This record gives sequence, C-alpha cells and structure tokens, in this order.
Amino acid sequence: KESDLVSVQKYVNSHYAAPDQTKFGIAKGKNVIYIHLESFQQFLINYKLKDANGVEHEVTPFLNSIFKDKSTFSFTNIYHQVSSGKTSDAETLLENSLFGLSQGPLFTQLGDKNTFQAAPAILSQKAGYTSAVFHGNAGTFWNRNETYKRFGFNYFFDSSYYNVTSDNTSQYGLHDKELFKQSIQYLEHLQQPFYTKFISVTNHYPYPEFKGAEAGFPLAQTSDSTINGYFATANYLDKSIEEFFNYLKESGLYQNSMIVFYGDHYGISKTRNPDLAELLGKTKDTWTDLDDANMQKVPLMFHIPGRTDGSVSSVYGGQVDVLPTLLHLLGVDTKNYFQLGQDLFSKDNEQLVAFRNGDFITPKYTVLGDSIFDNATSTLMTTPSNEVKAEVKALRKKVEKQLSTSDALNTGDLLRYADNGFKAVNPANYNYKNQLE
Ligand code: GP9
Ligand code: MN
Repeated sequence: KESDLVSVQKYVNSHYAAPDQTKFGIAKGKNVIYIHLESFQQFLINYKLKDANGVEHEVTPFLNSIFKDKSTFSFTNIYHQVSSGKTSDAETLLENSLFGLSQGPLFTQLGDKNTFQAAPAILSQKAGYTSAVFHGNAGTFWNRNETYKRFGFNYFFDSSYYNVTSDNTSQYGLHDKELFKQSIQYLEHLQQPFYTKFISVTNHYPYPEFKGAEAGFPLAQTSDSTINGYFATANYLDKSIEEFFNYLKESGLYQNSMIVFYGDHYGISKTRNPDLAELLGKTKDTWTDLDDANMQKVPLMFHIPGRTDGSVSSVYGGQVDVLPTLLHLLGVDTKNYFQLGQDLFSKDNEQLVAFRNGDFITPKYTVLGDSIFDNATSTLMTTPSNEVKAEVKALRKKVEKQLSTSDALNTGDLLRYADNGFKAVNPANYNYKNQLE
C-alpha cells in the first residue's frame, strides 16, 4: 500500500551516499555504451592460460589494456548479486539499483506489470538521452520485450533485426563479433546523447569449441570440459570488443562516449570450482567456501576517453551500486530516486556487499550463513570474539534491511505511488517492431 513507501523513503534517505565532487559530472553529456560481459568473472582479467605445452596465453589482452588504461576507472572487488534470474537479474540491478527477487526472475514475474524508475527513463527526463539495447537473441527471452518498455528503453534490437544464420550463432543467439558489426547500422541512427547496452552471448555455458576461423585459442587441461572451453570463448568476446572499439574510434563516437564494462555473473559454477583450483594456483582439497565467494567477483570498468586520471579501485561493492555511480559520473544526482546502492566513488560508501541469499562481504569479513571468514588471513573464524559477533550482527541487520526494502518495493509495486518528480513511463508508448524504418 501507498504508506509502505514512507519507510522505503526513510531507508533511501539515510543510505544515500553523496557524490565525490572530483568525479561528479566528469562524463556529463557523453553517450553511454554498456558492454555486458556474459558470464565473465574478474579472475579472467590479466589471466594467462597455459596450453598443453606449458606456453602461456593471455586470455583477454584487450580488456586487460582497458583495465589499466589511464582513461579507465576500474574496480577489483565488485561482486555480482544475481539470483535465479541470472542475466536479467544483473540487468534489474544495473538499470534500477534494486535487487532481483529471492525466488525466480523479476523480469518474467513482474517485468510486464510493475512501475519502474530505471536508468533509460531517468536519463531521458534529466538529460535528454535516447536509449537502446542490442542483443542477438529473441526479444521474448527473459521477457525483455515487455520489461524494457517499462524501463523506458526507446529501442530494442533483438534477433529479428540481425542476419542470423546457423553459422553465426550459438545457443543463446548471434555471435558477439556479428552482434557488434550488425548493430552499427542501427547505432548510427540514434540521436545523441544515447544510453545503450550491448548484451553479448557467446561466452555462455557450455562454452562450445569454435570450429573454423575462430578456432585456435587453447583449451584448458582440466577434467571438466566446461572449464576447458571457458577461456577460448572469453578470448573471442575480447576480440569482438576490440573490433567494436576500432569502429568507435574510426566513426568518432569514441571521444563522445563513456564505455562501461560489467560482468553479469559467474561462468563457472561453485560445483565446478574445485576443478578450476589448480588453474588458480590452489588445490582441489583445500578449496573453501571463501574461495567460492571470491569467485563471484566480476569486472566493472568505466572507460572515459579524454580522462587521464583513471585508477584501479579496491573498494568493495556490488551491481546494485553501479547505477548511482554511473548517474553521478553523468552529473545526475540520485538523491531523489529510490535507489538502494551507493556511489562507489563516494566517501560515504559503506562497502557492504549483500548477496541475494543474505550472505555478505565487507573489506574485513566474508559472512556465509553462520560462518565468518577473516578476509585478511583467508580463514574461517572458528571462535569469533563477542566484539566480532556484535559487529557481524549489526552488518547482517543492514543487509537484511537493504534486501527487504528491495523486496517491499518490487513485490508491492510501490514505485507507482512515488511522487518524486519522475514522470511515469507509459509502456504503451513503446513498440519494438519496425524501428527506424
Ligand atoms: C540470453 C542471455 C543469457 O538472452 O542473456 O542469459 P543467462 O542464461 O545468462 O541468464
Ligand atoms: Mn548471463
């Protein structure tokens, strides 16, 4: 009911993290180009895979160059926070700074019903942005074609807009190189400034082996074929992005854009991690739940051509924190919105990362169920002091508050009552058929 929004409002006000003035608006007016790195984990950055002869191969040389570039603000301790909605949960988090649901995907359950105050609509209303998603799978997948309307995406280019053949696709749609190449014709028609997202698919389980021209990157040598193929498809994604960057530079779009990279969730599941251990300098037998938690780190990089003050930050955060961070870079304050994350550049950032199941991570602790791990020593605290217990209890309360606030907003569809100056999105104004004709 309407009054439920009052306690949400209270939480949001108290949790708001004010922007760092040295970052606020540094990308103002620039196009935003999100590059969704499918199933891409942070450990791939700077990783070198040994082939059968012991020769090392850099898996993602292009993304590695972006990671350390002087125009890039990179992060090393950002965790995905998705649940069973996987890719779509990551999208929920990034577009709204709200969590997905604890049971089932928000996109399919509420995406065609709820009222949202999502990034595309905010940027349209506050800064005149045009928005679009490019994705080489059917628009119905994850109910995107309905959900995007309510997020306020002006355009959605799904597989029906691409030349899709059996040679240029895998299970989840168009290969990444083709996605970027065939999207240019549509991108060129977009009014600037634009807010866009390219959702890649090729680096998706089961990481099939390439045949033909794309074959060649070595497979890993474990007993698990899923793990073995992961590096080659990640390498392919890396190459596809490099080609897209070449286009951005040639066309001149590059200088007017901020390119944002994020990993949506793990690519190697927890049950497979022990087999991955030896590739990470660890052993199967000593692999722990803490190691599993560390593997949930995903890339987050804001590449802003023209800046020379880029950095690699070890701040702890999650996908819920991306939208306030992004909006502040674009010079849009977030104080009046119902966003549950905190700007990662803010001095007020709490560095408390909630997983959807209530587990959480801070710079000091990793808390999984009742287990408390000490991050500094990577050990389980078998007899935590009362002080530590109290500290963890207080943190747990904050995590529960953030998650329950998200659930209250989503399951109660509370944003329909919001009176914060945001103009409600009318899904009937959006139609993703015959766009740009
Ligand atoms: C499908 C793609 C994959 O369109 O986004 O979704 P996932 O299986 O990773 O949730
Ligand atoms: Mn995914």
